[in-house]
Amino acid sequence: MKLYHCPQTRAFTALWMMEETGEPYEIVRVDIRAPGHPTDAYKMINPMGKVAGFKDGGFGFGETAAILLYVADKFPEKKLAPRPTDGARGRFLQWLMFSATTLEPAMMEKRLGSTPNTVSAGWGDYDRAFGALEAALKPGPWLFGDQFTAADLYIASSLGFGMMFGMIDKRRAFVEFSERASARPAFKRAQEIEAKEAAKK
Ligand SMILES: N[C@@H](CCC(=O)N[C@@H](CS)C(=O)NCC(=O)O)C(=O)O
Repeated sequence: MKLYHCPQTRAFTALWMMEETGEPYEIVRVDIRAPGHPTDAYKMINPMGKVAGFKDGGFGFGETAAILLYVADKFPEKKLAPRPTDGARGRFLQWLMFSATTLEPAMMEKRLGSTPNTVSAGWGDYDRAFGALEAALKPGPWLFGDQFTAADLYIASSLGFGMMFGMIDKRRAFVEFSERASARPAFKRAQEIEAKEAAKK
């Protein structure tokens, strides 16, 4: 498995996921800040030219949610996703996609200071999106009780990023969830790898 990565980007989420599996993988550097990025060669991996990208034999692909789901399904014994026959699968997919479909545009709304029509905007609006998430996180410790999944990982990563850059308000449920997730050994390993990758620049 190859993870196309650039330090200090959203590719950290996929890096953390790889560390949760404990399986071997190779990090391939994509310098998104270099002139000439994205190269035609990299667009063969991710047509958007963005990181993260991923390759495991067949076609390369991008999008964090797709990478997380692919990896979770490849290693079912790691229990990072309910199986397709599990009744929790649909709800899991909903939360797995929630960062890309809802939290990211809601964060951007806050940053740009725009106020969308909540009925017509796909993400509703900031208050609605983060209100729904806050309610879902409250029972805890994870979205599916004691079972940590790739959906928790992606949500925690988005919360950490958004709170760090002031695009998400630091509600208690978000801070506690984020702290719980970043106490995981795999998160700490990913942070160490991230720091080493950043030092190579
Ligand atoms: N929806 C994408 C977003 C990825 C993304 O925006 N990555 C940024 C870095 S944080 C990037 O690669 N930017 C470089 C570019 O746009 O060329 C995902 O979650 O995978």
